[in-house]
Amino acid sequence: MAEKNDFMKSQLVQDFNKEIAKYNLGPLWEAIPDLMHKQPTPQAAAYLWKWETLHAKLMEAREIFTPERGGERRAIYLQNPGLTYRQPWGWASTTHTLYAAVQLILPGETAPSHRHTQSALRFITNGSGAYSIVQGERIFMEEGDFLITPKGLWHGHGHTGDEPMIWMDCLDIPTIYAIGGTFFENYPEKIEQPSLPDNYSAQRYEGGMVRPIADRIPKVAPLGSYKWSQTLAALEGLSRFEPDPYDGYAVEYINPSNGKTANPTIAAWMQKLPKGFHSKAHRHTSSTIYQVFQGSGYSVINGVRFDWSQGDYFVVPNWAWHEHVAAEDAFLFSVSDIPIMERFEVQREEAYEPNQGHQEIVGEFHALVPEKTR
Ligand code: GTQ
Ligand code: FE2
Repeated sequence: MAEKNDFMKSQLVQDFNKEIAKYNLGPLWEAIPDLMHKQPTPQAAAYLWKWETLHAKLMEAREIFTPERGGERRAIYLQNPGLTYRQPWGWASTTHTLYAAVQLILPGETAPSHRHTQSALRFITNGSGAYSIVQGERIFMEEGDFLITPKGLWHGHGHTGDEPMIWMDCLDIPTIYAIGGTFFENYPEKIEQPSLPDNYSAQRYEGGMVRPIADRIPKVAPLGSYKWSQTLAALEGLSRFEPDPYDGYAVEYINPSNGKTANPTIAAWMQKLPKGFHSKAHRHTSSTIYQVFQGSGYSVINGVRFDWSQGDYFVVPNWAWHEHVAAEDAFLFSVSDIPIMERFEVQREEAYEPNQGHQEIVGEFHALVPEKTR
């Protein structure tokens, strides 16, 4: 072994490495340990953003960026501190595959219609009265609703209500960028006009788990919004029984016409962790972004404790050990790249075996909050 290492460091090898570099050639013998890890070594950090920070910055942005002044959408994205390469302002990656942001829209504002090859979803966290217009359907949004805009669909936002609204955006921006699939187009007019009844798709699915017979034929987005009342009802039914040891009571938003995830590339879940619930730890190749919709508790990610409460966002990078503890009844909305990992057939999961599935806590995460809110 020593002999082999000495040889690899020898002048002969070093000179050859340099020589071929001149011709834009590279030595696999140097690269292989970094290229082909024994297992994933995420660059993304486990991280948490407090609601007070997000809220404070959105309120500052409220004064500065308006759609009229070129703001288009008043969205602030969650920049993973481990993924800031490539561009001076960061890489807009919350995990290495997904982008998440908080978006604020005020009464009377219009976010122009456009379409792009990235798939998008929204989870409504604060307020009501605004709508997304997706392919001619105005979808009015209320807290806890989940909306989808799969790739290629026209969408814009407007606000006919009377209170500020904030929601979570998630798109597969880093993935589509990485594979060279980025296309973007503005709608010819400022905002698309309705061509369908308001809340058309949600009305077609008012009953929940039955589909209009026309939807036996797979469609891209037969249901545009998933109402909180229905999601909550599903979780209440589920939570009369035994929880999943890793995820508590969790449901996945699906496309009712094909049974797959509601967005083709992004999985979205809502989970309820009852007060006192302590999940077992596991890890998977998919990465996850959580939004704490209600309640409080903490998660242990690779041994570090992340305390969370309503409105916070946190990231579990790919292949990171994680477990959740609910201090009170908690509802966690989450998005993940499971469909991407499954598409490439690299989705794997592993249980944490030591200590009955619970990690030893070796540190505590301290979230950054602005001075004046401290
Ligand atoms: O609302 O259409 O946060 O296109 C990022 C890109 C939101 C949107 C984002 C987008 C949108
Ligand atoms: Fe968009």
